[in-house]
Amino acid sequence: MGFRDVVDITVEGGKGGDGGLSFLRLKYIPKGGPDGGHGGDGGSVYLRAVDDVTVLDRLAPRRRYRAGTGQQGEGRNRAGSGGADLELEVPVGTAARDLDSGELVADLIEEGERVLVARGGKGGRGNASFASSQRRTPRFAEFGTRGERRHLRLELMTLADVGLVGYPNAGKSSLLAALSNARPVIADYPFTTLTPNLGVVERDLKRFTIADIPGIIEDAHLGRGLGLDFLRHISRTRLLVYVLDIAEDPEATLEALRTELRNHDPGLLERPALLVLNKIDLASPDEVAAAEQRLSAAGLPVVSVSALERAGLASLIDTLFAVLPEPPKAVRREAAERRLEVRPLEVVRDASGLGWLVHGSEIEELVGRFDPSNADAVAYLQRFFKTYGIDRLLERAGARDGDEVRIGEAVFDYFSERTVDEESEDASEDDGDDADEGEDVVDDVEVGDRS
Ligand SMILES: Nc1nc2c(ncn2[C@@H]2O[C@H](COP(=O)(O)OP(=O)(O)OP(=O)(O)O)[C@@H](O)[C@H]2O)c(=O)[nH]1
Ligand SMILES: [Mg+2]
Repeated sequence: MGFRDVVDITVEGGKGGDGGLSFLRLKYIPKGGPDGGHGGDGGSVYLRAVDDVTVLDRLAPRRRYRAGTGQQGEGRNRAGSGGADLELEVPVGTAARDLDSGELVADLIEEGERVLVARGGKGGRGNASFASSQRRTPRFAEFGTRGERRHLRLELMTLADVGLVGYPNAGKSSLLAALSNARPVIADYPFTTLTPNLGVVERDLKRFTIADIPGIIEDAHLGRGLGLDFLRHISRTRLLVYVLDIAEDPEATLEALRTELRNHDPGLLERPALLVLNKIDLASPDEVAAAEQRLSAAGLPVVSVSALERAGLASLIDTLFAVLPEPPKAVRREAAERRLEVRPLEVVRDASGLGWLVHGSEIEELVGRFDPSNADAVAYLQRFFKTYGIDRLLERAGARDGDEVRIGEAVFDYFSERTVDEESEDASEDDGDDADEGEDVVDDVEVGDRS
């Protein structure tokens, strides 16, 4: 069974729940206080490393993985429940890269390791939070924010301890099947194996993983045959085993294989390696001895086997255990710091030349949390426009009363400072006037969604 070693997905934190908009209503108490609770935070998406290289296959390419949404806050100050986290299993040795920025987001090198890749949105505050002596019945609440969203490339950086390298038909899959628990397809034609198969070899509590790798041909490094994939797989193993068919000029084959590897990455030839002379059942003992003799000139251990007849396998396993280097001390590459894009505050004319655009990450984020068509919410925001100096910037830029001002997706009308103060006072004064007096409802009432 082959498997995927690169997969691109989208991960998205759950949206935070909106703050509750509710007033306590009791019999004979028409103007009960605001009691909308906070919205629950959205769930986050995590990657968790497991000891199974095939799990990347279970993540469908280009799919969107989204954590749970936070629930809306409710009356009686009940907070909405938080959205469920989502945990995606990836093999140990997986690196996650942000496809948009190219940054390394996570490098999972230990089993069980868990890394946050998309944070959930924050729950909005309920209307109870906005009550003050001037604003006793705030008829607005805060929206929950969106979760973080990222396009990720998950890439398995370590495939197996041992990689079987050879020409098509050399018997790599046969050898893998003879040595391990893997059951790859074996056939008498080249390019039977298109993606690596993986097996585990265990002995006396020690074990290593072994992969057959699709056949290599000349000019693989230029992309011929299954070229580049093959070379990428090889570079993700720690010990290279060249599998040579005794009947197919093993010395010349070895030379050709090493040339391809060198052309791709000269460092590959520095890796620990050994030679396996396969299909010795097809040759006489003298021929085998002579071939071993000639191959030993390469300076690498040579083991003769017949994968078909299961001959020489015990000594091959001995040699593999002896030659396989200790796993490198896991070196974690530092994942990039999260860069929060901060755009400074700025007031500019809009395209029409009649209205104004206010840019700035902080203010846009703040405004995005409220409903711009809700007069109470707008009255609440006015204060911040002053604190942030937006009023002054607009005034200096030459804004006139009634001009349209856009902040993010929201649109406001500009009024000079004095007018605004009067307006907001008006707004707070008539709060609560329309509470349904004398109604026989002895319960909370959720007021609409967010208006
Ligand atoms: N006589 C003999 N035949 C073998 C031996 N090992 C493998 N074969 C045969 O060689 C053919 C190719 O074997 P595979 O294991 O599929 O070869 P491969 O290297 O995985 O080939 P690709 O996946 O195409 O690259 C099959 O017909 C096997 O039965 C062996 O030791 N002796
Ligand atoms: Mg094969």
